[in-house]
Amino acid sequence: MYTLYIANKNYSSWSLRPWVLMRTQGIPFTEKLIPFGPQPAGQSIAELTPSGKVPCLKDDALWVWDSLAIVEYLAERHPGVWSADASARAWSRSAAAEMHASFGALRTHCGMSCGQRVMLQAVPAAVGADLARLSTLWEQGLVRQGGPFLAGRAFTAVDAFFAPVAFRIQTYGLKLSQNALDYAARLRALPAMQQWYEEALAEVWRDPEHESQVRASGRVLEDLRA
Ligand SMILES: N[C@@H](CCC(=O)N[C@@H](CS)C(=O)NCC(=O)O)C(=O)O
Repeated sequence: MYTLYIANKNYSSWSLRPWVLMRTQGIPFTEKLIPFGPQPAGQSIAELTPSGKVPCLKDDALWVWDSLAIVEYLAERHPGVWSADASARAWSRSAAAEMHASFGALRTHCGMSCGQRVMLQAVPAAVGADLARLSTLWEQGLVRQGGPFLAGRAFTAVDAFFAPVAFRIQTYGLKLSQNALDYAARLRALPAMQQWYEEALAEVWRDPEHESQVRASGRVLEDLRA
């Protein structure tokens, strides 16, 4: 039986990737959520997981850490994690790897906070470049594989890698091409994404570091959290 270790749903973009993939694909797991910040002795993320980070997947005694490694571990055990088509699969792995390793400006300047709505003070050129690349990449995947998801008809791992961006777009009102915005809205409409969002809104924890990162990016227009 799998146990997926994650952090706050409001903030933890890396946790969302395997969580939404497993939920959407019907892979059963138990969720263990460890909030950011001080915890009772032995209960913090740093103490509980081998990398000191989340997400981590525990499969009986075996630990798998890092969202990309978790997805690949699941792909060896469950059909449909990546597309069955070799060409679509290669494209998907390339796009997911790019998301995993790049888009640093977007990550830094627009930290995930599902329940807030923020007007950016400015859109730095590097963020604009990340958004332009996202529009190109998503449009390419949708045209190449035929949509409505990036690898074709089914939601697969490549969509899970971009799922946190769909919440960032909503939080910061980010400008992408219309087809890219439609794709992000399609991701947010998935039942698993809605469940994550509702549970993020219900959270009462506030992590000072994440809160100040959001405030540094712009003016908070709305806070929909409990
Ligand atoms: N490359 C890693 C990144 C994981 C990561 O940075 N996780 C953050 C939370 S989203 C974390 O656990 N930080 C530890 C902490 O803030 O205590 C992955 O893909 O899983």
